[in-house]
Amino acid sequence: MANRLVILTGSGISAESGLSTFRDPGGLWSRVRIEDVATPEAYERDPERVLEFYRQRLSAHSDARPNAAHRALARLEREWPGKFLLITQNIDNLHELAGSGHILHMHGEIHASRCWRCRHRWRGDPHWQKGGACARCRSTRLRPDVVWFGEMPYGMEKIEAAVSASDIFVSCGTSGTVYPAAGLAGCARMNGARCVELNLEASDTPSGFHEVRHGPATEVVPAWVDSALEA
Ligand code: BJW
Repeated sequence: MANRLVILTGSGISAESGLSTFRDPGGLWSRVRIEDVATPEAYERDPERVLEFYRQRLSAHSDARPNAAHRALARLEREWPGKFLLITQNIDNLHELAGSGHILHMHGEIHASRCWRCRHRWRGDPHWQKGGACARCRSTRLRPDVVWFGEMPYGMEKIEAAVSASDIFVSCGTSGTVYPAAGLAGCARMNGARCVELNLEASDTPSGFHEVRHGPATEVVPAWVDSALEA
């Protein structure tokens, strides 16, 4: 029985909750330059600029609520008869608020903090925003616990193992342009998984999908979840 399911989500799944995507017209990368806010070098050069970008994002996130797509994936996890892993590139907590539990934030979480000096990471109040000191080394140079360009995404060993063992791999709301996330569908396909894309439009994901459903996440994700649970 095909029962090991891996879902990969990107910013498109949170778009209808009011959060910006990155590369769509009007998206975050049309307003700020990646080199100014999303690299370790940017933080080294001008930490206040980077922190201000993430403070504004945090404020947008605090008003956001999970939508029908997040809720459908939480239901899928509850009712799926086999192994389930949700990998998200998103730094928001909307999957958790919808009830998802088996979730891996490969690009980190905006509510978590990381010490610039010793790399200690912790959840809870976003100390990077409020100021404070690292509990391990007492440094006050704190940053949001997010993965910038040139940094290693989190959980790669677990992700690669789950993706290569998956029977079904579903990519939702991602443009398929940022690696290593963009390579996961190819890895799943090469290892025999059935690959599905649920996205507003055709993505740039380099490997082909066996099934594609294009439309807003709040429509295509719940409809696909219904069909997967009925099969
Ligand atoms: C809807 C919708 C609706 C809209 N309903 N859908 C040259 C070649 C290959 C690789 C590289 C290269 N040069 C450098 C690299 C590596 C680099 C990279 O990939 N660069 C590319 C740009 C070329 N990657 C890295 O540096 C990564 N680290 C790394 O590679 O380490 C080495 C390593 C080695 C070996 C193994 C493993 C690792 C780190 C990447 C970190 C990315 N960080 C960001 C910021 C995170 C923090 C933050 O949020 O601020 O992550 S960038 C940004 O892009 C963010 C996202 O998670 C990520 C993906 O974006 P996403 O989610 O796909 O958004 P969009 O806007 O692109 O797409 C939205 C989609 O939704 C669209 O398709 C819409 O149509 C759709 N949509 N509304 C359904 N209502």
